[in-house]
Amino acid sequence: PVALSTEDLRARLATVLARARARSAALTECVDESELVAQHSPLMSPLVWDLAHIGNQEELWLVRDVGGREPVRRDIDEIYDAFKHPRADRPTLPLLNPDEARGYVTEVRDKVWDILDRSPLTGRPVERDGFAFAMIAQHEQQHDETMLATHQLRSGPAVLRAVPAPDPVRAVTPAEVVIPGGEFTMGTSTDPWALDNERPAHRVHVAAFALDVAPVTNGQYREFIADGGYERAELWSERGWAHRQSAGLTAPQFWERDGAGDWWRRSFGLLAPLNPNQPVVHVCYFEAQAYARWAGKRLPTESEWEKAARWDPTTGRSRRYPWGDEEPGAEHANLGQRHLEPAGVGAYPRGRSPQGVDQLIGDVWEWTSSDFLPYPGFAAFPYREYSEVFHGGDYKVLRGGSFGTDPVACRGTFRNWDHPIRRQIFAGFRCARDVGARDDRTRDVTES
Ligand code: AVJ
Ligand code: FE
Repeated sequence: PVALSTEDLRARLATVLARARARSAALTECVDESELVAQHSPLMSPLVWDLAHIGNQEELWLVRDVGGREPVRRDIDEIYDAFKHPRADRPTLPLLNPDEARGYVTEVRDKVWDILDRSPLTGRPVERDGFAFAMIAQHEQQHDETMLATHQLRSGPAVLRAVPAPDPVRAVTPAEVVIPGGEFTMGTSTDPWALDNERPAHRVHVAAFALDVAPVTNGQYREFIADGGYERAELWSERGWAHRQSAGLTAPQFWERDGAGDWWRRSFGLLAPLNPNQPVVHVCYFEAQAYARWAGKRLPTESEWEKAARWDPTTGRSRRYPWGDEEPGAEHANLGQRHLEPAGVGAYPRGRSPQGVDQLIGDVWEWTSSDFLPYPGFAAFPYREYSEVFHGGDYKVLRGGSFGTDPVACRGTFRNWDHPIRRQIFAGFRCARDVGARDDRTRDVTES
């Protein structure tokens, strides 16, 4: 969205808002009323809470703030304030029923179309480059991904459909590449729709390291299990082992083993044999950490991940995506719920980074070893509750987006975070490894 005319920008904002709404509708039309108000897991809100919360955020930012209009439903602000009620308590709130929620989001959106038509898309920081409209489209898509996770947790017959993810077209060899040491630009000060925690751009020195060219697959993870990975305390961090014990972890969430010892995976109401080529998904940070130790590796830091995803060795510039600055297309990455599963590793050669790292964007969120902290020069914008209140909490950063992440809410700078015990998100990981200065020199010589 750089250097668009105001009318092109307006059209693009309309496109991303409409796409988000079509997805919210699809995720809430395929189940009956009782399933919309039910709690499918104490970790999740009822779907009908997410839907009205989407409308309430849109009302707060676009109708009241940008539009300067009278409230549509000031009386429901409290119910849909995520900080007032934990997810587990939301089913007991006097929520709008499904018809009321649909009516509410439609009423808000109708006003927003008018406000979008009239906004100069410049001037106040929240309106500049259509930031508030883009923020609201990203917010809706983030809740759509959360609703997709709720669908994965619900029991009962499958209701969502999608074509299978593409098959691998190349072998992922070598297994890892060395990213040379040196500075790169992390974060952004120029991407108009980047959220506050992605800002500002700043220089970071990253020592040379090796990074796996692909996320860890189900097949590889199955080896870790077969080798006693869940029984060997020495592979786990102290906190990780305590959690493994108390939660009784023995395999990724949604894996099931049959009498013959073969693994199956339950996905959106369907049970299928485990696909060994697909990235493992629904593992917590502690499982990722234990696997990495078992493999003689470690998780990448957030800055390592971003350097691998953005740094262009030819120009020294940081780009928007591993493949360049071009918006993600179906050929680049598995995003946007086009498929209901991660693609096998090697399925997206067009999405590869200059250094040959595959599938950094899409498929599965990737756990990093970094805590969620502000960048130097961070300023909360436009509200403290998006990022700032989570800084320094018990959160690990995840990068890259999943098959359930819309392109508008995914880029090389995008930062997600969650508690290290969480598994209901579409999270996997890839491994990294330290390399000595010698590896770095060797690489320079072979390249010249
Ligand atoms: C950035 C995905 C952690 O879902 O809790 C939604 C996004 N913030 N509504 C979340 C968000 C406010 C957030 N994550
Ligand atoms: Fe929200």
